[in-house]
Amino acid sequence: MKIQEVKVFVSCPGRNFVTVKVITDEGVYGLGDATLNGREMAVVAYLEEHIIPCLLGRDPQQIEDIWQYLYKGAYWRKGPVTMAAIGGIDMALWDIKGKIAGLPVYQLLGGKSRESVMVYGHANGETIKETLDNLGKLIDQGFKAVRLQCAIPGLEGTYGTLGEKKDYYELQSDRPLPPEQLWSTSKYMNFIPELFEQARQQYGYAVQLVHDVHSRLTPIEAANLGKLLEPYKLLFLEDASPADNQDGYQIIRNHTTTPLAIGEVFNTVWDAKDLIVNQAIDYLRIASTHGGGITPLKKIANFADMFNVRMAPHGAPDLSPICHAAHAHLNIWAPNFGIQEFIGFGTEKLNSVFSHPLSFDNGYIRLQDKPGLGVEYHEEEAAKYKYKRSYLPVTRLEDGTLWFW
Ligand code: CS2
Ligand code: MG
Repeated sequence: MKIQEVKVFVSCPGRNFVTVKVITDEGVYGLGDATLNGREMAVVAYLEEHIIPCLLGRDPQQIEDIWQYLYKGAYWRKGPVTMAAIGGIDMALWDIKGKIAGLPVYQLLGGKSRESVMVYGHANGETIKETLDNLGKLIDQGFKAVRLQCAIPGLEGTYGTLGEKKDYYELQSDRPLPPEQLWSTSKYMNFIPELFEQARQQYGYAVQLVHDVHSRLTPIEAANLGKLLEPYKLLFLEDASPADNQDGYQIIRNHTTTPLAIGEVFNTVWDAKDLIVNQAIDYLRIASTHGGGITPLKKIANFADMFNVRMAPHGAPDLSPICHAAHAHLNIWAPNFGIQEFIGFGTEKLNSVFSHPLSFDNGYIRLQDKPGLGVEYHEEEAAKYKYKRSYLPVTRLEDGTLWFW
């Protein structure tokens, strides 16, 4: 069996997705997600100019060797563009292997460790009341865990809240440049414990709660927030601080027992090695797409397991249903699976482009048994929705200083 052709599609059924299709000379094909939000076309160029020519004629069943060739064989290793490109190819190769074997990918990874995948939803709001009403709605839908984000009084456009908009994409659809949002650490720190205080008063402790700081704090500030939130027993505090310097997390860890999650911007195990070995985090959020595919995610999960770190893959809507399916297979298998972020199955438009094997059942994701990843990509539908340049927002402090988003 040989790789005959690799196609790259960019479609925007609501937001941009980069989809890879690896086609073999025997007709079997595989699909992968190579979407890098706001940098989509950089990945397309990397795939078309630097990866695809090297793949033609190779045996698609040699997943490990192809992965090593694309990662180790490239002098310029790592980085989000490279790893998203490799991730898209790697997923497609696992899809092909599953189809040849007639087995779902989780069976090739080692089989089921559980029947279904626990998820957390998002409750956002412009006020505490609105956020908690949304929490109530998710609990009614069966969610056992929910992330809470609330607008900070006096700060326009806090992370996780969107006013009338449905997603970040909409925030900037009529603007050619990144939207800007405001940040004040003191306003945030003085407000956020109240959100969790009221959440626990109203809904008790049965529901698991999560909060995403989106990397806005320094380690000592994050340590302080972790302490302030301890009474509310979060499942985890996400991206409490950037981890470009992994040592920073030791400071947070030394001061609080609030569990910590990080990793949605990580691309390789090296971004997390010290965090894992020093047991400075509890949940690792690296995505299959941005971390180079299923091959490295399996190794990272096994490595993290030795240090009591559980997997909680990034599940934002800017990852395509192919990545969500890859996560479902990994999550069903991984002995150290923790929880999956889940914001719903998207719009009719999105579902006209991708059909997937996932369903939501009372707080859990179920995965239908289909060979490979179980996703279909409808090329004619996809062609209706042209790529649209998009940016994530940037953040400034109130005096204008640029800050982490
Ligand atoms: C977020 C994301 O899902 C999350 O936890 O942090 O919304 C993130 O901002 C985007 O996926 C960036 O592309
Ligand atoms: Mg996040």
